[in-house]
Amino acid sequence: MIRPILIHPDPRLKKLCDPVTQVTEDMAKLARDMLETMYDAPGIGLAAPQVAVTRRLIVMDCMKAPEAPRSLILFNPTVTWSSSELSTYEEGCLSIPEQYADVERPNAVTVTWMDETGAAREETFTGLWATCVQHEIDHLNGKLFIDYLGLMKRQMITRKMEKLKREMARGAR
Ligand code: K2U
Ligand code: ZN
Repeated sequence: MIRPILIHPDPRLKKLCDPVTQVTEDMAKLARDMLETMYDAPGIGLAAPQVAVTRRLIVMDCMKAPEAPRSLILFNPTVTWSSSELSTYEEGCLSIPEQYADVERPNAVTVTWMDETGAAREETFTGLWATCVQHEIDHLNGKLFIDYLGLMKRQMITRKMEKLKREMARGAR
């Protein structure tokens, strides 16, 4: 089921999310709904707090090749190593629509997680996928890409989102 994506500012997007101790049927259904919601957006990643569930779950589609999509479900993802080399990517966010800004992050990270079968996994992500997995793990810690920007730019984007939410509330968009 496609779930509504929360728009910044929203207190649920700023919360420290709780670990997932067991992959219950509810958690597996949430992960499937998040993948469906991500593809529909479209996006290449999505974190549970963005669909108002403050648990440590993210989904990504590495899209190694369009004809072979590879959707990943990561419970309790944790960065165990990050490269000293950094790369800058113009990031966006499904919770901050139509706003983009350059964010610098390590260009490779090793991540451990529990997958949908409950198995422990580890992978080193590079390039756009390293950017994406770091962006999603930030969401689990209540951090948004605009938190890396200066105060003025962050405030300007937040004001734009408040205006957008007022218009949406009036059904104007
Ligand atoms: O967390 C989200 O809002 C999902 C983002 C993930 C993302 C942000 C910045 C850089 C990489 C991933 C959305 O997927 S943004 C849409 C998108 C689509 C293709 C490439 C990059 C971003
Ligand atoms: Zn985001």
